[in-house]
Amino acid sequence: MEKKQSNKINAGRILVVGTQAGGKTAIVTKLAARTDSSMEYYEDFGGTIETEYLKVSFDEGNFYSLLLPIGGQEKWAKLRERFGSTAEAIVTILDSCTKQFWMNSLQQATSISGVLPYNNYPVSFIVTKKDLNDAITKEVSSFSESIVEGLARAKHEGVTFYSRGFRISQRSFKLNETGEIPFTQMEQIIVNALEHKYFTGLEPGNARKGDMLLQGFSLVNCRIFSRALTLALSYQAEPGDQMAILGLLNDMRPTMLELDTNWTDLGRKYPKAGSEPLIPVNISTDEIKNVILEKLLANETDINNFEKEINKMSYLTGWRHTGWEHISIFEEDGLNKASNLIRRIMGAISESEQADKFSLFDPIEELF
Ligand SMILES: Nc1nc2c(ncn2[C@@H]2O[C@H](COP(=O)(O)OP(=O)(O)OP(=O)(O)O)[C@@H](O)[C@H]2O)c(=O)[nH]1
Ligand SMILES: [Mg+2]
Repeated sequence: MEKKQSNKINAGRILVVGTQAGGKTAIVTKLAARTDSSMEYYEDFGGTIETEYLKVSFDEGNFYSLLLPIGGQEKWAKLRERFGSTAEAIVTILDSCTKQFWMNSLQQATSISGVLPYNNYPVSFIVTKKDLNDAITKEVSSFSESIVEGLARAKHEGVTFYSRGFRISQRSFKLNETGEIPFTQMEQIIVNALEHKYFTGLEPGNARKGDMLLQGFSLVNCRIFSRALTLALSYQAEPGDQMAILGLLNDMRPTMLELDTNWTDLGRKYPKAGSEPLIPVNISTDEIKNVILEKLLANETDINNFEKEINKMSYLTGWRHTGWEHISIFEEDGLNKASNLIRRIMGAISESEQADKFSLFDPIEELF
């Protein structure tokens, strides 16, 4: 029997950018899995190496687009720009539980702008982890109390952690008596405190093992959240450049100590980041609580302000903003919203215009 000619349309090669562990791979894999049951998202401390190519179908499979979640770590910056010149649209992922990293996600998108071959280029953003944003809001007092308890334990007993090289090795450190904790140590203290409270049956180095006691708070989420919180609680003796600090922190998924690295070594790659931030040892539960609510968890106003920034910079970037969604990948409704947004982007792709555009500017620097 003659095979029926396929009339599937490939409409769109869409780059998905944003900081490490914001949820790029998870959302695209979940969308791809709707029509390809062999696809499944796995938790991993590694994060995406380079990029993935994932096919997402629409309109009963007659229409599809290729989504490329590019590894969010800073080490893939060059790759991002190279892919930028062949992409037809960008989706920027923003983690709704770590809003002070948004600037870094935006920087990834604007770093591609200079090589975009189109005017009226469709750009959208998806704010992820809505479920976790709600869960942490409800649980914020327990989060803060657990961290203060973790700090007290660290003072009395020292801190134990597992560094992951070829082998997983147990290591430990004691706090010094200065009344201030260096960033690297505080990051580990917060991770340990939240793991102690919100997980059981952990296996060092394995992101898939153990039971999550707070729905949606994965071991990876625990690390990214702890890093963002540590940054928000800290101050620097010699203040560093904000973008350089964000770049430095966006170079690894596990904690710095778990990766056997430190601020000084990473600082060589990011000299403008300045000295290692410090956190006062006697921080209170109320301070932690306020910082989580005000500096980490995004609300509607934050999203609206971000949208304004995108619109404001469009005359520099040549972007055409095609909408946003705030979703959870664990809810059918969230996946539907993301899918509809991508379908809309595909419509906008057909309206963008080819342009000879080779400019070397940094829209973020020009605006701020
Ligand atoms: N609670 C919750 N967690 C999410 C959601 N989306 C993603 N995550 C979690 O976020 C973590 C990172 O997700 P990934 O998709 O691997 O992140 P990524 O952006 O691809 O990260 P890189 O590949 O390192 O750039 C994982 O633990 C996911 O389970 C969400 O909607 N809700
Ligand atoms: Mg990924």
